[in-house]
Amino acid sequence: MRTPLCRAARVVTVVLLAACAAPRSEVAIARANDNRVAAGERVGDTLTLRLIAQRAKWFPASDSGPSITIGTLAVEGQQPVVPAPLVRARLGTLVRMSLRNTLTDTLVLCTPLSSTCAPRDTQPILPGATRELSFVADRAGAYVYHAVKLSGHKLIVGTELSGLVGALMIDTTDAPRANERIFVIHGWQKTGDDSGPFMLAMNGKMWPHSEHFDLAVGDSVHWRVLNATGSDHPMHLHGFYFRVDARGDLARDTLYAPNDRPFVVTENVRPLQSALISWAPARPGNWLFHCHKGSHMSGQQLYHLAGIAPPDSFATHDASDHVAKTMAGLILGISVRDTATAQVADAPPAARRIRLHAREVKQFYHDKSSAYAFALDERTPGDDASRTVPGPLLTLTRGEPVEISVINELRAPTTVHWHGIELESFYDGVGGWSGSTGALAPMVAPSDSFVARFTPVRSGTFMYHAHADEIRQLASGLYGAIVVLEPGARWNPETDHVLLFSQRGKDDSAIVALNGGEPADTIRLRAGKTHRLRFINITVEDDVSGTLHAHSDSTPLSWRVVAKDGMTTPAARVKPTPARVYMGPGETMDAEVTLGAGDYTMDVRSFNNFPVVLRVRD
Ligand SMILES: [Cu+2]
Repeated sequence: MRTPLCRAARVVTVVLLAACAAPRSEVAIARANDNRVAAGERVGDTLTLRLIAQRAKWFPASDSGPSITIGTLAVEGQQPVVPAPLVRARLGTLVRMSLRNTLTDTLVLCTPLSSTCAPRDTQPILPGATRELSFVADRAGAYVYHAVKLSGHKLIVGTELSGLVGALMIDTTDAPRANERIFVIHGWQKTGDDSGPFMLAMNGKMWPHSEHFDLAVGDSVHWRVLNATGSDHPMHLHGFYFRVDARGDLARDTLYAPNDRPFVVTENVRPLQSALISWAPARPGNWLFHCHKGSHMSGQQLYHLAGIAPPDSFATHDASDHVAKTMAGLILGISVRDTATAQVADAPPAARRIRLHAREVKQFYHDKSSAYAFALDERTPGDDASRTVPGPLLTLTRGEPVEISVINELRAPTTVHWHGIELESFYDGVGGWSGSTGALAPMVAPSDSFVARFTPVRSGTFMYHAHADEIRQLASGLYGAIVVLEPGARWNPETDHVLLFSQRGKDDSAIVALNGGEPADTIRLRAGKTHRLRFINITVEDDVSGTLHAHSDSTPLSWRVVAKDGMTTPAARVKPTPARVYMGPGETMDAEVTLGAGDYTMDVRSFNNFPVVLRVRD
């Protein structure tokens, strides 16, 4: 059966390298590598590093919990680490690496600055052999380096994604930045056929055993995120925007000019890419930085690690269980303490009250399974009350306090996350985590309710969605769009259009749909007017891409991207660009387009492909 898990697993190609029947011997214990200490010896302008590829037991959760035996890298004479040792050198350094292969597979060492790792220029390292490799660190940035398995003349896709991956960091200065950290996202999958159970970790540990950050209001942090897996990871920060300072891949890492650094709440880091992000917590409380793909943050991974089939549902009434057992994988916890100078204003009384009901709608999907749907007591402007899924469009006003009562009429507990909204931690929607010690947000039990209070500080396109048992609750329909308008502005359905992509149901026939529609909606536009297209991806774990073109010509039209994740693009940076979109789950993007009369198509590519038709008439 195709479940959302194996749907994700299709693109997570991770192979257990040590599964290749190495002779039984004493297996070393690997420790989690937090990437704070660089490996090797530096003498003058030369860094020398001797690595050994060896089998070792990796403990992705607790150090005393279950382990898996994988191929790892160690510095000669030291304990193996997962991910592989941090190679860090100043720009211009001569890096001399050697790799001794004690595994039973032939390996190739791929370092971004020295080789593309295409089969023709590989240097096979036979079992038992050692090879040396030198290169000048001539491109600043952060890169993934990895050893992969060579079989015949082919590199085995996926084998690089075991424990043989690490970070290569080339600095322009010796001075470390405050709160600078490097995170390597890596994974493991039981089988090499893309369908088996998998686990994902950051710096060798999966939530709830991943690193927890204690920060103070106003601290600044600079994080390098490197994706050493075969899957996209849309990394989402709760409560705050972060600035994207640099993006890179195996070839180069590009530091953006100061005025070209976007502020986002979700950045999709694709395979073997990196991102340098900076942010400063402005409000105290508990927050998360996590991958937005449902299975990548699901407690299923703890079951896979323990070798137990996970349950069908991850609903829990117990808030502490929610944190410890139903969430796992690519999540970092952040606790921000208040400082003497920080002022947290009491929420002013809300003039606007909204009652949002979470309800079960029986026999809704193809397989007759129920929808979990949001509904309002009263309609809001722009909402299409004929829709069950997605939930109602919430049109809010910048600066206007709002109180939203979430009334849970489901049989399962839930919580609602106001995605992209800069609010107090307690209302952020992670049961057992949001808030601070002594005042943690609860799970919203069946027949119970929770009142979220916030005042939107910026206008833009946001979303709300369940933040509990995501694989079931997001697949079942618990999500909707939030559009925050400027004071005095009114929702104009003639020129303002929400295009929300989501997964309809969790059975084998589940598809990605636009605004809940099957087939996708036809959108009718007035010719000659400037239209704002507000794209939202709240699929469980599918990337969505699309190109807008005339029916008769596949050349992309041009549009202007005016916002990302609700953050308005500075006017100086808005320019016509080809009308293409590529979004991971948890991203929003606003584009403005002006079209003449005619028929246009947006070819949407996702788990399934479908056209969105725009009919433009005078
Ligand atoms: Cu992910």
